[in-house]
Amino acid sequence: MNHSRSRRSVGPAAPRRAGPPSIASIIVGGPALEASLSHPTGDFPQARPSPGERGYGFEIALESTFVKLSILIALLLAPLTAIHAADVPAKRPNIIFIMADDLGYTDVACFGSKYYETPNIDRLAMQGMKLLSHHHCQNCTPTRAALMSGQYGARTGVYTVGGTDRFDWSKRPLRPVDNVTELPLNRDIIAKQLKAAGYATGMFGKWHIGQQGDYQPGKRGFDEAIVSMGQHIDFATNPKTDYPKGQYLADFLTDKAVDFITRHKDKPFFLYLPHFGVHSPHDAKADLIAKFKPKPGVGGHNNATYAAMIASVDESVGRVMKTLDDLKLADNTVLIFTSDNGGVGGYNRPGGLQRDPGTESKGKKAKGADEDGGGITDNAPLRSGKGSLYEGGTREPFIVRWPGVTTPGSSSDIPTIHVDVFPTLLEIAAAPPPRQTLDGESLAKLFRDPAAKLQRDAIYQHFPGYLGSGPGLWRTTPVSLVQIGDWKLMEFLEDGRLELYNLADDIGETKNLTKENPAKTKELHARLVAWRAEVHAPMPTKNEGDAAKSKAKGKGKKKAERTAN
Ligand SMILES: [Ca+2]
Repeated sequence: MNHSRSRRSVGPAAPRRAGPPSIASIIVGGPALEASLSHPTGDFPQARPSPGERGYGFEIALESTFVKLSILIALLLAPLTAIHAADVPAKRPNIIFIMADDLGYTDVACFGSKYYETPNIDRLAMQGMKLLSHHHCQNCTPTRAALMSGQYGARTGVYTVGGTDRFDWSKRPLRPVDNVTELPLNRDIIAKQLKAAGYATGMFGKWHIGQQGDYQPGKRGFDEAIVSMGQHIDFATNPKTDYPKGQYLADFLTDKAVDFITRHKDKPFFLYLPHFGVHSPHDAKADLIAKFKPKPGVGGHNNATYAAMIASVDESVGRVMKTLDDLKLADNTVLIFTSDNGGVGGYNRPGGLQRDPGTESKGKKAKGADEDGGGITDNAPLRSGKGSLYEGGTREPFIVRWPGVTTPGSSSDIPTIHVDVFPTLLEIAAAPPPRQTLDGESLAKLFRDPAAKLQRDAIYQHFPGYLGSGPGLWRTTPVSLVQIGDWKLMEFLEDGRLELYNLADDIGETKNLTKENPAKTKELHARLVAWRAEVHAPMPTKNEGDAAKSKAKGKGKKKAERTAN
């Protein structure tokens, strides 16, 4: 790939402009005209459209001299504007969205780790753009629901994993809102819209927003889908798929991704590759574990098996990049890498977990409490980790490489969030909008110009439930938040207490500024209240002692806390 060329300010959604094909080239016909139509800027030589994408039918017609003359006559008679290249649809880029599972903000080298090794992801960042303040939900299912639907969980009802009774909230002041565990079928997912725009669509990996019937990815807009999660070795797939005994899941999914890219190299495709790595159970390939064993850890990054899991995800990214290079597709492919929620860790630092009232003053742990929350990594300098609405739980690495559009090595710290992905991909593909309201804004303009401003100024989260971490300890209690620029306000719904942080000065959320800055507190709280009203965010209600009678829409699985979200 050539990354030295200057950045252009337009992408396929705003077709590249070029001069009209010369009459001479039309008379010469054949390759000259095809070249002028297919490669208006002359720098995407591999971007050879398949016949169905050309839209004008010139190339087929040019096989006949008679037709060449007919075209010439037609062109001479037609208004000149009819042949202006601005009307020629640019070749739509392929889109690949790779997502790791539970990979923390600093779990890749280009976002800060000094222990884990991610040479391919780092190279992708060098060739593309990093979003430094990108957010997803605090755990798996709601992030995927928001990515696929373009809607906040407050609208879809999907705000966490599993049912309301997954954690024992019977001693807490509030009764959580029932969680929806399958993305409602009256939402069009992004794959359906891209398919409608002519994209081949495939997904391989963890779906997690409905495993049965019409909720499966193959029924919602993916031409092909293989779902797997739960184990990294000896894993099951849906549909059942043969694979070499002992194969590692990340490698299997990458095989499928490479095969999909290869089979669809001649038409636009959308590949969604949501890895199960680096989610627990923490299993990795022996050779990679051995590689990291002797390496000294740095800070909270010190587990060789976890490092090996990250290395496998990185290898996957590398194989996808190599496939694009080999097939000469890289320059016409938007490649995104991210994770679904924060890393599991950071709970043993101050503010990492919330305690039941009273347990802290007694100075003793409840039986079975795990002060480390099962941590295996650390999101430092961010506060807390997966399951929390502090930054450690929701801020993710996000890298996009869009050759010719993103400036190599660039970054943006504008707050962005999961619901922005849907409109972004719609714009990139010039695909039709879905039936539902979209909550986010396309980030394409940010990709073109990191100094660009988005129209909206605020992002939101709403979590009307509980996420436990053992008796007396909570990764989060019910909370809503708004972030505008560097300012983040959290409202804890049990008692209405507010926390205000300036993330530019205090990325670790250590200093609550509500007393220092009551005006900013009031301003952001008003915005949060207004947004909740706008999206009809369901609020938890007073706990009337009816925990045993609660009607969870999904199955409560207390034991699944550490392994299934
Ligand atoms: Ca996850």
